[in-house]
Amino acid sequence: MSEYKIITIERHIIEGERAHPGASGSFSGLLRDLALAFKVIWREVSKAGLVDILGSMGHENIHGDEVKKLDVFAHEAIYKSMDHGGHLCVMASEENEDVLNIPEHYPTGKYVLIYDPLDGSSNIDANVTIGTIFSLYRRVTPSGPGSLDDCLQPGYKQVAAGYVMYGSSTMIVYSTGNGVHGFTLDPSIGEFLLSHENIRIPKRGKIYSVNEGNYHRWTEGMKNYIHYLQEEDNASNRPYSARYVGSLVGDIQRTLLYGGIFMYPADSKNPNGKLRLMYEGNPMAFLMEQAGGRATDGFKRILDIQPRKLHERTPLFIGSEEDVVIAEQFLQGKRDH
Ligand code: P6P
Repeated sequence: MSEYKIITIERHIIEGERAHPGASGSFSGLLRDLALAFKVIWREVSKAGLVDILGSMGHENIHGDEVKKLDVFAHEAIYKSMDHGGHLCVMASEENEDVLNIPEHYPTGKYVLIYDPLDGSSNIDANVTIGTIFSLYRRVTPSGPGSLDDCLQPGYKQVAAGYVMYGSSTMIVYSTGNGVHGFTLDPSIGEFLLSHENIRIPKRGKIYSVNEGNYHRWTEGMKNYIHYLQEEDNASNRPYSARYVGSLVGDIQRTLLYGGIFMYPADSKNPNGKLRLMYEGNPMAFLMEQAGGRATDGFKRILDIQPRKLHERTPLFIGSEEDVVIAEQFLQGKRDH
């Protein structure tokens, strides 16, 4: 009998849950429902170029960004897949100003889901990699309908986090606190199959990823760090290569697999950077630390930030531990070369 094993995400979740004595099975049911929602979104994203689903709906989302039809579809697909399973007490989405309550006629559960339904959606029409990002917490309120208090938890309280990358292949990369694992969708059978077990990020890389169009808005420390990366020094693999997709899921996937650093710093126009803490910074930081990497705002560990608002922004420096530590030294003025 061959050693080849077909491990679906459902099997991996259930086997992982068996490792948690006393697990209720609710968690594996929750992740299974999420995986179904991701297949529904994949189906629409993969045919977006074929049907008239591209183009804007002619209105903006709460952040003033133009809303693409796929954004709304993905937001609703996740909400409708997750609102009735009895696993969640409340949800929150990038597409909605306020928390999303569970309909009264459905049971509530002990988890909280916070998600960015389709991150990088400005790239949809260019067929550039886009993704869904999700974050799961245990509720902190005792029972019944959940609330904003259940959502505004620091990232170290996450029980799971991950992203779906809709690219040349469609992958789920997630962690429940026991390493980071990747599952690639086999469209012929409609299953996500284990393809990247226990992903570990190199301790140092040689790629940096940042939107250098913002250079003149950066602090001196940030500018000095980029100059450092661009200098010739064979001993430290410099100059680094510059890579920037402009879609967080694509940039994080490359950083996770190849090493290096992704940055979205604060600048004179965006004093807290552009990325959102609850559904971009925290889930990516959880994954990166689980893979042996590091994630800070340049001064503080992302996962230790106590959120005050659902859609608050944070600067983000994330990737190989040694690269992020060096970036922090420049940002904190401890070195200038
Ligand atoms: P910029 C996409 O809009 C997004 O939220 C992230 O996916 C991405 O990392 C970032 O913004 C890109 O921002 O300013 O470089 O276009």
